Parts: sequence; structure tokens; C-alpha cells
Amino acid sequence: MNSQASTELFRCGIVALLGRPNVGKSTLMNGVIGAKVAIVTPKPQTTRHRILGIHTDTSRQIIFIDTPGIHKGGKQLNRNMVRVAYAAAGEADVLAIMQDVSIPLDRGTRALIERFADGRSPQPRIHVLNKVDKARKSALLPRLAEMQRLDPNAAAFVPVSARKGMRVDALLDELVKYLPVAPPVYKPGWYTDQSQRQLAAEYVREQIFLAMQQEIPFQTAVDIEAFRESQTGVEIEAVILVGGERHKPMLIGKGGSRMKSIGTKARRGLEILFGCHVNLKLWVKVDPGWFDHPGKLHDLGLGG
Ligand SMILES: Nc1nc2c(ncn2[C@@H]2O[C@H](COP(=O)(O)OP(=O)(O)O)[C@@H](O)[C@H]2O)c(=O)[nH]1
Ligand SMILES: [Mg+2]
Repeated sequence: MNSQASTELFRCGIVALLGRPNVGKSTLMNGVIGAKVAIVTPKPQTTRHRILGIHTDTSRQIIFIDTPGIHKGGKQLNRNMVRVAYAAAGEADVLAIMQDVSIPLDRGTRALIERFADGRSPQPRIHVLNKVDKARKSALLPRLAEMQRLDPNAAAFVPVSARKGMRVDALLDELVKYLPVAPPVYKPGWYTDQSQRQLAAEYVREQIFLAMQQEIPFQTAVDIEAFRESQTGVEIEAVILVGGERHKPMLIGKGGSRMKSIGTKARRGLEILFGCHVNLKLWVKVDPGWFDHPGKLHDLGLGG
């Protein structure tokens, strides 16, 4: 029978998305899923914890683990983020190691590739050369050659543009080859492991990252204090934790204008994601050093 045959060939497994901050890991995952399950901004270190994005079709379920970028940083938060990325690699059936080919190969990327190259990681590795839309054509072949030198036994090297969706299907076909034949773990229709509460916090954080400059985004966290379903949709109350007293007025803006704009944009995104009316209330609270405090990080789901 047809359904029997497709069950037998069904593949399901975990792909860890690894790479330096800002190479496009979250963009790729959202594009494949078709919904913004991981927030994306031009700033590094946007993704703070491990996020699952689940892609299911008739023959496969690919469970992506989007990870915080692998980077250096002295704070407890940074150390937790890097630990999360390495732990994700340990859980995966295949590693998708991503780099940005629109910029020259940097030392951090090289070190990352060497860290996972032959003999050091048991899983097959697929190198994803992202942002080809922005890269010079003449740069691609030398880059591929260099990758082959760095990791000669990699399973594949796939140039893509996550943002434009170029060659992403080819990448999926390549990844699926290394997933076990197994039934789906998640029901079709599930696309992330995050709760609506967590997604709400992330959408607010995304707007803060987009609106604010310098160190403020990196010293900000969002805590959802209430999440209620109402007759018309959902009501959300969120507290924005900032690292310093002087950050508060900057975040609030003149006459509350900045806070209002952050709230409106986050609300609009959430309404698309949830498919219902969203009422979002935001407060700002000063909490110096939250990012270096293990207990607070645990409460915010950033324990690593
Ligand atoms: N031009 C171009 N920009 C991209 C591409 N993929 C991601 N970006 C941009 O790169 C930035 C970082 O992307 P993000 O997905 O947050 O990177 P992550 O830190 O690795 O998760 C964002 O501004 C994206 O819009 C791509 O294929 N082409
Ligand atoms: Mg990310």
C-alpha cells in the first residue's frame, strides 16, 4: 500500500546549525519552516538559546537545532550560549556548519571548522556557504577549494542564499541523506518547541535589537509576566530588563515613543504568527548584572 511504502522510507532526524554569529543560521531555519520561529537581526548574538525548528513533508521530518553563534565573551551569558551550541552538535545526526561567503574567511570560522573536522566529530558534516547573493562570483570557487582543504572528508559543500531561498531545497536533499529512516517525532503542523510565551518574549527582544544601538540590546532581556487567552485573542504583559539605570530612558524614548514603536512592531509580528489579535503591554525594569547571574539566567531560560 502506498501509505505503508512512504512510512518505510520516511526519514527523520536532527540537524545542528552551527556557525559564527550572524552567518544566517536563523534565517535559513525560518525560511525552511516558513514561519519566524527564530528572531533575526543584523546584530550578532541575537539567538541566545537552543531553538528547534521542525520541517515536515510527506517523506521527511528535519528537526533543526538553531544555536547561538560560537563566539568569545567573558560573561556568564556568553559562556552559556557557546555551551548550548556545542551541546546541540552532540545531539545531532548531521552537522550543518555555516559560513558567510560574502566576507573573507576569518580566523574564528577557520577554528570552528577545524574544531569539527575529520576525526573530531562522529557525525557527517555539510558545509553551508551562505549569502551567495551578496558574494562576488569570483570568490566562490577559491572558497570552496579552501573548504575542501580544511575538511577533505566533509559530506558536502553547498552554496546557498538563505535570505533569497536560493539552493535551499538542494541543501535539504543533501541533509536528508544522512538522517535515519525513522517515523516522525513531531506531529505535522508542529514547527517549534517554543511555547507561545517564549515566542512572545523573543519577538519583543527582536524589536529591541533592531531599535537600539551599542551595548543596550546585549544587556536586555524580556520576561513574560502574564500570558492570557481572551475572547478576542491573547493578552501579554512583558517586563524588559535592562542592565543599567541610564538605559531605561533610552529604551523608553521621548514621551514613550520608542517603547510604543517596539511594542507595536512586536505585536504585529505576533499577530501574524499566532493568527489572532494580540494585546501587548510592556514595562521596563532596571536589573544590573542579570546577564552574569546564574539564577536569573535560569529563570529567563538562558541557563545553558
Ligand atoms: N544578503 C544576505 N543576507 C543574509 C542571508 N542570510 C542571512 N542574512 C542576514 O544576515 C543577518 C544575520 O542573520 P541571522 O539569521 O540572524 O544570523 P545568525 O546569527 O547566524 O542566526 C541578518 O541581517 C540576515 O538578514 C543571505 O543569504 N544573504
Ligand atoms: Mg540566530
